[in-house]
Order: sequence, then structure tokens, then C-alpha cells
Amino acid sequence: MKGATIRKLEKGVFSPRKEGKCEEVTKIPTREEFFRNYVSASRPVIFKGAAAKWAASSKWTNEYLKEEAGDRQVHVKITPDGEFEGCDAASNWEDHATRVLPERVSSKLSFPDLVVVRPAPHDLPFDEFMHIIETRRDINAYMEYASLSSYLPSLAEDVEVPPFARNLLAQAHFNIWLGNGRTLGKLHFDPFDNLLAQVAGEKHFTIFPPSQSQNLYEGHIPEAQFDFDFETGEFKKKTLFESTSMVMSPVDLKKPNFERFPLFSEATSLQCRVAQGDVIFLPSFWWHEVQSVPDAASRNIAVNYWFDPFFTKDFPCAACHLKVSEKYYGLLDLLEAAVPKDTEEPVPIIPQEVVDAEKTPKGSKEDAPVVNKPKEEPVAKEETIGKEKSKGTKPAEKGEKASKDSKGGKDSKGVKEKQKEKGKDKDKAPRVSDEL
Ligand SMILES: O=C(O)CCC(=O)C(=O)O
Repeated sequence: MKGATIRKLEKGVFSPRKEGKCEEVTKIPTREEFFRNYVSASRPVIFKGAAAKWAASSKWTNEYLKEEAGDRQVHVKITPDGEFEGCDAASNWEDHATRVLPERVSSKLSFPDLVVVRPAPHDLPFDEFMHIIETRRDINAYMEYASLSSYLPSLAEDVEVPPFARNLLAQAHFNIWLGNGRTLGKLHFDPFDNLLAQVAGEKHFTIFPPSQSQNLYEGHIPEAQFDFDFETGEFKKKTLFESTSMVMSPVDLKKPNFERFPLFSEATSLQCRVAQGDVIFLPSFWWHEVQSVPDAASRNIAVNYWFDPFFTKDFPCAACHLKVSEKYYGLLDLLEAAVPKDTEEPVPIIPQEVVDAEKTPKGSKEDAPVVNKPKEEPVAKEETIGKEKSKGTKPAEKGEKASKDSKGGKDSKGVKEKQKEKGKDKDKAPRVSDEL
């Protein structure tokens, strides 16, 4: 019985074949509806206003944040142009002349001339960081995927996992994203189910389903990291690493190079505008680029929960399909219990016309010219310290991942120590990278 359900879910994952917008709902779902219609369908959705009543929405003025947590030490990332983890030519980096990648790494690279650019890491008191956000226009400092409960624990009580997502998936990380609202997280995926709540400002997501991974050239890309001198304000493109990112796309959505990445012309995206108070559900392995937009106080604040994924897959592996994680087989009873006796179909809350529109066959008028566009709006990235592909996406990444996460320092210890050894960003919550 479960086998049939699993096959049906895996075959039925949401995979839009024409450009469009994210679904938006104003009715907050029950836990069963959330699971059935979104999590177990790998279907993104925006729940309008689902976090509007959070205490954070009214309390988190800049003054309150500084008063409450100003003396906490935080870990931030800095870039000159607001782009976080985009790709660059390796030849632009100082170390380039002397770097020789070992065969075990170079043999895995489809684009050996490219690097994923990590921002410069910096630790400082939170009130100094807020001062930078408020006053400096020459640099872009971002607390990205920073553990809220580790760095700013007193703020954690002002937010909560939305009721429809409680007691469902296992929480892996609990992050704050706080910046000047001019940051662009470049195109990537995360091996987590993501619920992100917008506290201040907006985020504009451009998203692509996991089925587009070949069109987005999923693969290993070596990493580099900016050096930043706080005294002089100077950035240097200095350090190249042997480690590789496994989750970033080499395609630049703002200026796609169709000659180099011809399959990208086949990729179809959805645009998702997450306004203040909204919560977006972004299923695991969905590609996303995220343009932040500031509020009137020139900042952008979001909080997100990353959950161990309901659908998992090996990565990087552009041809691999999503599989229901064994970890969640027990949850399938929720689907079976909710199915009316005389039918095996789950009860949709998605309007039938939306379902029909999605089934429009490729080559039909509607899905004709696939324009990839976010001419105006880019999107996000993020990193994860990776693992060997053969180890899959299970607890491995979790242990390696990121920064101090919502489960405290335990999970991050391995990562921190490894990164210290490597001289890299000590507790970046990686956009999965790999030591090949
Ligand atoms: O908001 C951003 O800058 C990126 C967000 C993101 O990548 C995520 O929520 O996974």
C-alpha cells in the first residue's frame, strides 16, 4: 500500500512547464492540508499574512533590536555589490596563477574556469552590524542563514513555527536573514524543505523545479572567497579553494549566457513575491534566486526554518529524481487517512483550472518561448557544506551544515572545526560544498 503511495507521490511532484507565478493562498491550511497539498506534492506556495501577527512584526524596530541584542557577537558576510555566491571567472583571482586543482577535483568539473564566490566573513557586535546596515552604502553586510537561537537567542521568542507545520517534518536549522535589503542571493537549491517568513521588507524569489536541474547545470563548482579589509574598505579577489560548491548554478539569471548554457533557454521559472508578513513554503531541491527589497528603515529581515526534506535526492546529480525520504514513510498514513473511502485521490484544495493549466503539454502555445528572465529580479543562494555524493543527502549534510543552527552548537562543531582547518569561513552554513 505504501509502495503505491510513494510511487504516486514521486511521479506526481509538481513540475510546472510554463512561466508563471507562485500560488498564493489567504486561507491558512490545516497540518493535513499543508502536508497533502504542498509538502507531499513538492509544491511551493505563499501563505499570505501567515506571520503578520508575529510579535517580531511589530517589535523588531532597529532600536529594539540594538537595545535587545546590541552586545551579542554575530557572524556576517560582506560583499561589494550585494551579490551573494554568484559565479566569477577563476582567472580574476590572485591565486589563479599558482593554483593547481588535484585530478580528483578537476575531473568532476564541467566548468573549470568558473568559481563560486563566497562573501568575506566577519565577526562583530550586533549593534555595529546594525550601524553598517543603516549607514554604509559602499559595502553590503548580511547575516545570512545565521542561527537565530545561537546568535540572537532573546529574539527567538518573537517568532514561531507556523501551526500548520508543527509536528510534521524534523527541523534542521532555524535562521535569521538580516541585511540592508539590497542583497541578491544567487541561484541555488537547498537540501531542505524551507518555510521562510518575511518580517521586514520583501523578497522576490525566482524559482525552478528540481526537474530543471539539467537546464540549470547542476554540478560541482570550485569555491573562492573575498578578502575584505575593514580599515581600508578594500575587497580582494584572493583566495581559491579546492572545495567545491554542489548547489549553485553557473547560470547568471541577470545576464544569461545562452551560448555557454544553451539548455537554460528551456528552463521555466515561477516568480514569487513574498511581502512583509507572508510565509513562503519552498520545497527541497527547488532552485531559487532571491532579491531582497528594503523596508522604509532600509533593512530586510526574514526568519526561516529548514526541515529535513520530505523529498530527497543525490546531489550534485542533474539527472536524479526526487525520492520520498524513508524517514517520513510514517507520515504517509496522514495521506491515506485523509483519502475518502471511494477514491484513492487526495482531496485537492488547488482549483482544478490551475491543475489543468499545469498539465499543458510542452510545445503548446502557452509554454512556447521559454524566456528566462528575471530581468528585474534576481534571487537567492545559500550554502551548505557538503558531503560526498555517495553519502547522499541524509544526516550527512545536516551535521555539516551551517552555522550555529537551531539545535545549538553541536551540529556546527564539525563544520566549524573543519573550516578552521581550512582557514575558511568558520561557521558558514554552507551552501553545500564538497571536499572532493
Ligand atoms: O533571502 C536570501 O537572501 C536567500 C534566501 C534563501 O536562499 C533561502 O531561504 O534558502
